[in-house]
Amino acid sequence: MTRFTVLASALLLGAGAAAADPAQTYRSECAACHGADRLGGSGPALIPETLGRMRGPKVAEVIAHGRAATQMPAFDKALSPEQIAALAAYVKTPLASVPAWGPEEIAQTRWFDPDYRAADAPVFDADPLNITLVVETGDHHISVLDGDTFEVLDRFETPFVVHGGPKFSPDGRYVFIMSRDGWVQKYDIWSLHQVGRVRAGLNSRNIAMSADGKHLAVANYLPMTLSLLSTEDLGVERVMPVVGKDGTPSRVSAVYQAPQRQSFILALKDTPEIWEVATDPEAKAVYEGFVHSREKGMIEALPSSQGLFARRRIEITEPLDDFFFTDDYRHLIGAARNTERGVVVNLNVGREVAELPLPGMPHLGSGISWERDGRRVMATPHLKEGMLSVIDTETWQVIQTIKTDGPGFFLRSHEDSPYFWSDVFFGPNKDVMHVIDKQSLEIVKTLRPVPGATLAHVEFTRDGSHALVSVWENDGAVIVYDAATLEEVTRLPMRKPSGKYNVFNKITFSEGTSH
Ligand code: DHE
Repeated sequence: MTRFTVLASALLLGAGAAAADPAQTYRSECAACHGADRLGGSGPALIPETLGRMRGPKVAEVIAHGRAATQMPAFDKALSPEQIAALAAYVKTPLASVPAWGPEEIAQTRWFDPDYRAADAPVFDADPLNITLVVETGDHHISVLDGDTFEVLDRFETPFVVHGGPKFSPDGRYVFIMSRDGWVQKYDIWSLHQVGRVRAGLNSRNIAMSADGKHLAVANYLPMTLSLLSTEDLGVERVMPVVGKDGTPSRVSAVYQAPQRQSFILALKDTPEIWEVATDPEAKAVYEGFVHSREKGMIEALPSSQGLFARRRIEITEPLDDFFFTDDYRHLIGAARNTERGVVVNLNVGREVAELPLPGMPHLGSGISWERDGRRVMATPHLKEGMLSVIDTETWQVIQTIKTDGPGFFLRSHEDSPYFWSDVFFGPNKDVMHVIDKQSLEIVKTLRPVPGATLAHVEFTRDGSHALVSVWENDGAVIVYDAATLEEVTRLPMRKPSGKYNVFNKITFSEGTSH
């Protein structure tokens, strides 16, 4: 905001224009940064789809007092409380119409950092596969940590409000990061430099990379599409409208990579279908197989949809989201919202094969699996109940529930650790982290390093020797623990650190981490 607009607003205020038209206030005070269409510019989009997920202070509070460590100024001197309230309500009303956001619009947003030069080898001495990224949501940055010394090698700005896990190229050199505003950022870890950005959606959920590292899929709520990008140059390969068999357009809750299947799996929010999109150019043969199966009445395949990005619909009884996949990607468990049950879908035959009771909103996407008594088990937290469910992945029975100090968000382990770690994200005990024995399923230690602060999300180093925990506060930290003794080793100050992602654990699909 310029000095002139502050003055003009103050005069307007003095003239008793407290209840000025919020659209007019928006045009004069906000449009320069947030876009005349409210879809963002140097500031984020101001639409309910994004603001509804805003963490921390309420919208009116941010307008009045600004946002620390960002370009957002305080407007409490320029606007009256009534004007601020009207403006907050205005930006929370849906747009009259969603603008077209197809291949051309996306391509026009492609931007490459003019200062970027690709290094021939890593510009640092650290093990490039033991790098851990820390997403700092407090001021929209990512810290690049040396996983052996815990030194911060770089700290770079991300698009506004990153959500979901960044995705690494199969060799671990590049990483792709997505914001809820639909921006995808490419960063070169070897060069410690941003490569470029593209806006693949207007309101997006997450991204997934194909097993060969060539394609990036972006799951969108707004518009209801899947955007497919080339990882090489962020070019648009395809924008796939997502419409159910009965013609119902659907938001995409999330997209996942299924490496053994060479495909993306899509969770659809508004239609009872799961989609599988081939990332194998030879998918024709695979899909002919499905046609053959269809003759036996088992699944539906689209013979016209073959080759790269061939699409297959799997019809289910009601929309499922938040998927957990078995290690071979033959089965997934999805949560059926409002019914307190989990549904197991066999992706090979394309139908529901089991269901199990999962009350309290399971957060299956955070699930992890391991061997116990010669059986493969998985565990999931519940967002609304202080418990973890441990499930046998052959019989699909809940074999145990573990009572915790409150509902948690994330679970994490490592194949070389006897423990898994579970946060308590909600309620009076949000400052604790349980460490649980993978065999006895007993809580062996409850950590509370910063009383009163939210403690959440764990990532292990490459060898599993250390566990990194976020103190999820503006003046927060990443606390590094010895994963065997469970003693604190060091504490790194960070701005509201959320997820942490180790290159090696991610590219090797470590069994204790999210994929
Ligand atoms: Fe997430 C991952 C969905 C709210 C932080 N979250 C994911 C993924 C999905 C998902 C589908 C897996 C995508 C991936 O990594 O590729 N999250 C949802 C929701 O549906 C939910 C409940 C509501 C929403 O509207 O989004 C939700 N998520 C949150 C939060 O409130 C969190 C705690 C803070 C925030 O950033 O909004 C949050 N979600 C995260 C993080 C991951 C994530 C840090 C990556 C975890 C990982 O280890 O991979």
